[in-house]
Amino acid sequence: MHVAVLGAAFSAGGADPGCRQGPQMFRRHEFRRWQSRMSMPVRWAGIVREETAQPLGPPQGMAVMRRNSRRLMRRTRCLRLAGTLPLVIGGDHSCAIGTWSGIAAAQKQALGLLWIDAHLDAHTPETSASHHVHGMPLAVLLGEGDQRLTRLTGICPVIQARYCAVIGVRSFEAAEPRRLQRLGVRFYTMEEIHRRSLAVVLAEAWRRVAAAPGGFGVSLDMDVLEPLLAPGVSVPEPGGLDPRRLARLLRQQPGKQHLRGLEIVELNPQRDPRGQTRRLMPALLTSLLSRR
Ligand SMILES: [Mn+2]
Repeated sequence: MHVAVLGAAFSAGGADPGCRQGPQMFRRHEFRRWQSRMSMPVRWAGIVREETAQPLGPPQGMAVMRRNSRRLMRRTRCLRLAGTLPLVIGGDHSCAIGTWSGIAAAQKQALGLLWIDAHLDAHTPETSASHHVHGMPLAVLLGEGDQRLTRLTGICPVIQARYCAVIGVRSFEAAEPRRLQRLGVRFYTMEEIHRRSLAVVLAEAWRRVAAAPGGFGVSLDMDVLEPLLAPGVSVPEPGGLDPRRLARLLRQQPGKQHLRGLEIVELNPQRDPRGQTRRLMPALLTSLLSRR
């Protein structure tokens, strides 16, 4: 497996422009050492930049998001068609729309997806008070919301709900769980994780997504981690996962030969002056890629 690492310097999907610096900071401070330690070939494939960092409300905002998403979609589609495993470094989580649309387009088939996040990211423009697209990507990938985003390619939905799970959730608004329940997406809150243990819940979620006939991906939002240990994110939520424990458990999960892409997002260097959040990323990525 040849890994192609692509930055998505996106911030217009959120309220904080800081996270558009995430890919460059990862490249400058973490990439080479991580690359040299990997047993598989890993190359830097460049950075996709957004058209404007200004968060714009609808309707212009959606037109800009569509252009940004298409730009990223074309890159992940090409990387996948070339036989590499795309690994996208965000950027705000709106980049997921382009990442997974491109991968699904390359294989002309929908995917399974494990969404590891403190938030459900399942708003549509009708239910979102802020209209921030980084609160909508999971809904878009499941085929709900603005058609300029759900119909980026011929594949809609990009993600099959029955092969989709969200894990680590602790902050959402009522419309989001309602939507995911209606669609049949399984989501695991921190309360359920405390009750049943992360090991049990992660294994269950992983089994679900890895069974997808079209293969699967993982989208890891750094804000799923405990903010005392990983403060460098745009929307921190107290009571998150321990990064080492998460990395250890990710390493153990089976079926990684069916991985079609990876994504790690929302590193905000402006909120990470000592680099402690950024330094957690290589171990998480290594674990996601390592075969048992
Ligand atoms: Mn997110």
